[in-house]
Amino acid sequence: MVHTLLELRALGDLATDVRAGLTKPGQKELPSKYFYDDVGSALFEAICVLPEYGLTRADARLLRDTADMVVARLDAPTIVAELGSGSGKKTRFVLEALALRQPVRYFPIDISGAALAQSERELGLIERVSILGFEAEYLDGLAAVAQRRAPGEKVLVLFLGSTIGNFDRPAGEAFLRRVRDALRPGDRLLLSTDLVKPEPVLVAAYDDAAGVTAAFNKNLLQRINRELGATFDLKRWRHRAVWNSSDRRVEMHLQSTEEQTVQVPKARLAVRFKEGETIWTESSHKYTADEVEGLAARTGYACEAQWTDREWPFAQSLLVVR
Ligand code: AVI
Repeated sequence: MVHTLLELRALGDLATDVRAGLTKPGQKELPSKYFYDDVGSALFEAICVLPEYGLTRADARLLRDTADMVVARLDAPTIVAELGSGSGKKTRFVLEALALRQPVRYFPIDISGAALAQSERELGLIERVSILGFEAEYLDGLAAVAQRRAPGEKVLVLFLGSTIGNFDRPAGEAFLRRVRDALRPGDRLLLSTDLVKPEPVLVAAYDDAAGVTAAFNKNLLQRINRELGATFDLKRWRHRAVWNSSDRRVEMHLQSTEEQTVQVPKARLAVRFKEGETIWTESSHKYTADEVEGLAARTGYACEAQWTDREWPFAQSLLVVR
């Protein structure tokens, strides 16, 4: 098999992170960014249409209903950057609304070339919209996009899907500050955040009856088997979703059903797990609408407008760089 240099580097990162996460004293961890290989990305698309997972539908509903109001607040010709291109379906509402007013240059930023190709397919035919994807980490991509603005143009950054929820609160705050540092006063950030809701609703959203989220979580072990030659036996692992009320987040874990040792040859690792021990694979932080306003104020923005969904508590906040 021939590997590109990029693939080899990615394999090295995975091995390093798996080693660090599984040898951590106390709670073992794996980073959630590794969910999204081809299988994981397909499973995530399926999660987005699950009856229990209202988040994606709320995000799309809000964008559909508020895109005109967002665009009405843009007071100059504006280019659009999106952090994480996703499938591009939700973005369509904003691009179409803006294209009624001006030709639109849209720059999706994603580490996945496949995701960028998908958003080009989804959005490429909108009249008066041109697309240039950046295969990069969010902040590197944003710096490159910001340099492309013409004199007098502003930047609208889209950070949708409540992806910020997958950062720890302090890391999310630091990230928003760094986004702000790449921008200029008067630029804007449209930020989606999933809101706190009753525990049974939240747990069901991350532990659905059809077992899609369980498959998504377990695929992480399968990926480590595929890419690092590991010996995780999926029958010996159980998916767990728990609401951590003090930190206001849903945590996903993989729980070992018995005492076992797993080999991970390409990370030069053998790991022992006790019966019942878990690997923490993801946190999905939930916010309150007021909390987002405070977060914006602390990171160099003013919250100019905020819309919430009634069916599935979720907020869309339009932040302007101060
Ligand atoms: C991508 N992210 C916002 C999703 C979430 O809800 O935290 C990832 C996810 N994990 C399990 N289900 C969905």
